[in-house]
Amino acid sequence: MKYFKKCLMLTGLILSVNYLMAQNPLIRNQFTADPSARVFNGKVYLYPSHDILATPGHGRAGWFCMRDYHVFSSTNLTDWTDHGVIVSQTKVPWVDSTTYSMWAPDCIERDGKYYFYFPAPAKAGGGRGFSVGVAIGDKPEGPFIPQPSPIAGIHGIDPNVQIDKDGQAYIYWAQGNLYGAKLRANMLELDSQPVKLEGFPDKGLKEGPYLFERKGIYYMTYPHVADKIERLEYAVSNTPLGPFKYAGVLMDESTSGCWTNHQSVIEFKNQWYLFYHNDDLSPNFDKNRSVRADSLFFNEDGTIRKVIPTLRGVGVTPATAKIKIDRFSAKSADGVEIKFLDTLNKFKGWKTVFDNAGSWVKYNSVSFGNKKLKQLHVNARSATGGTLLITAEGAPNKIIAKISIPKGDDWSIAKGNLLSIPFGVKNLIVQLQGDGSVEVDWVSFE
Ligand code: FUB
Repeated sequence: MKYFKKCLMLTGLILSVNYLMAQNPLIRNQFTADPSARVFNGKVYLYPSHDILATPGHGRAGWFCMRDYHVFSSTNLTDWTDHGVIVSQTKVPWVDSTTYSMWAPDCIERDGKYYFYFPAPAKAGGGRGFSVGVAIGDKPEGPFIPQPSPIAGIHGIDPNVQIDKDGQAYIYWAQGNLYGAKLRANMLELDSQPVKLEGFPDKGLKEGPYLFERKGIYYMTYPHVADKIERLEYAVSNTPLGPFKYAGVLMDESTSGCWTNHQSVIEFKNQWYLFYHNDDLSPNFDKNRSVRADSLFFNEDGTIRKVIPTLRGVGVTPATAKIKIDRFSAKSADGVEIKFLDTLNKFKGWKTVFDNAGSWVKYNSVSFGNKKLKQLHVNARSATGGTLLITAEGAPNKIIAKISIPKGDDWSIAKGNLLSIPFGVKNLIVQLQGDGSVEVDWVSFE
């Protein structure tokens, strides 16, 4: 992961912009959950919840704790810009700022304005449970101005808003089951009585509605506790408010045991993507989650192929980036382990540990462009000394470099000349030759 911070002086204000580069999870400078991805003006914008750890007097220990929202954007799904806080519980007039419950949001554009929807508990007198508010901006990254009151008639969480082809807007939300209503053109008031959406499994919590339309089919996606923890499912209809028909599982329950999941689906540059979350950066506490993305594919009949979560995620990685092969696309059955670089600061990311002769990882979609790269650099450490063989996948695979990692306790950058120079986009295979144990942080071409 590449992460650096740039401070800009703008009209006397210091505006802080973080540039992040990541595979899965996508965001590595904070916890993020419940991703609502949107395509605005040719860029992908990501509106997630912002999980933090509760501290005494600030949130409930052992539970979800969120005080604000950030927005992120990307032109290539690999490099993400953190635009900073857009809405905070202390800046919304109606929100009870002692609750730290700024749960799953959404954002949509209408007539050049951006409407950011978010659930939160209201101050005393505002009703029990969650209400849903709106903040309005002139740009997808804000600034957003919160409305003084939440939307009348909605009690629930996880708002999702869609505008149909005829211009009618709909809002969906959850309260154990899924609900929906028409929205007025001002995007701030209901234009119909809320209805409980029909056609979903009767048993088990359902939340996180996210609707999209493709070729006349309305796909309602949602997390559902069919057994013990949430999995992602979808149902279809030919109208935005249903009735829907259960259509299948989008993504199975996480193997990590993360209790929640939450999704959004977008088409970007002719490819469909599923955004979701897991507990990658906090494997022992699943209320501190991290967003991910993987490609999504439709069958000929319009049904969706189940998405298998990957670490590699999406996007093309430049060969000159620090390529984190721990976000692998495939690996040998034995001899490769992925571990945190620093267990005391998991935001530093992971390392790949090879300790069987012949063990390997494959990292897909590295762009070599048409520049004549000359060297491979590997940030590595080896208690035994060892040799890494780097090949480009093909028929047959082509050896790109062979690098000796010296014996030692410290991380250092080993360099080697390229034996062949790849062009275009290639899948990389990194393999331990012979015995030994080698830890790799990243590889990069120069
Ligand atoms: O992030 C808090 C809640 O967890 C969301 O609102 C739900 O969808 C679940 O992900």
